[in-house]
Amino acid sequence: MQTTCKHVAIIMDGNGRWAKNQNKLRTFGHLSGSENVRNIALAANKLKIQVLTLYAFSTENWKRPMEEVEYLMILPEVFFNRFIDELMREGIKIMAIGDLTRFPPNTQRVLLSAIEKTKNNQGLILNFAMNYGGRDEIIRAVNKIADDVRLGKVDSIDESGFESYLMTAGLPAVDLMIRTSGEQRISNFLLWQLAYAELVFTDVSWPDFKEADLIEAMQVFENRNRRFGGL
Ligand code: V0D
Repeated sequence: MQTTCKHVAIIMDGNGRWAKNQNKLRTFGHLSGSENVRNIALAANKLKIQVLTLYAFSTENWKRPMEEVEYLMILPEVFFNRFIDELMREGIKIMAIGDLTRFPPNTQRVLLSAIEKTKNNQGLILNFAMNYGGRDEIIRAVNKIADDVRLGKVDSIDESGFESYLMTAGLPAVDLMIRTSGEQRISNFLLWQLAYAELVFTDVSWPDFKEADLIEAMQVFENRNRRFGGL
């Protein structure tokens, strides 16, 4: 039986280092990285992946220098100004997980309008993890469950009940997690969701990560699944 990769998650690491290596500013690396988001989203859509979750901004990223954080905040707007027409044509649907409320109002508006505009699209779900932390997500779920217990809506929950309180509720399980640029850590990305995912670490930096690299990672997933899957 051929298992298919429905949900791919990527930690898009190495943008700053990629820029520094060519004596450019880190912000240039981020801009190149955002262009690559477009390329890989189009490739994933063509490959019939259902969900692509991209780690765009972690709860740790606020510790970066102020100028860099400010630059990152304008990237969603730059991205949509350039690519929203193309995303619409391709039927790509935008989603976001994480706490958007800490972003500048304009960044929130731009993102919410892209989510609204693409909500009926039937192709790839392009899910941005923004100001996202895996532990934060779990704690929020626990608090919502406590609220529902107090309201008498819940008395005990199982794994699938717990999952319905996560920000990824309703999405298929993560099959494959890729981290670019050499580090071999999860870094507080999808903690619960990665329980059974294949993990692929590559030395390629995010701006250089191409469709062929995505296909290669999917083949690693399919081979491991054939060997270790339930016979
Ligand atoms: C910087 C590499 C696209 C990672 C990719 C707010 C670091 C480029 C977006 C984006 C970032 C986010 C939401 C959205 C549309 C586009 C983005 C951030 C950083 C942080 F709806 N690239 N990108 N957002 N980088």
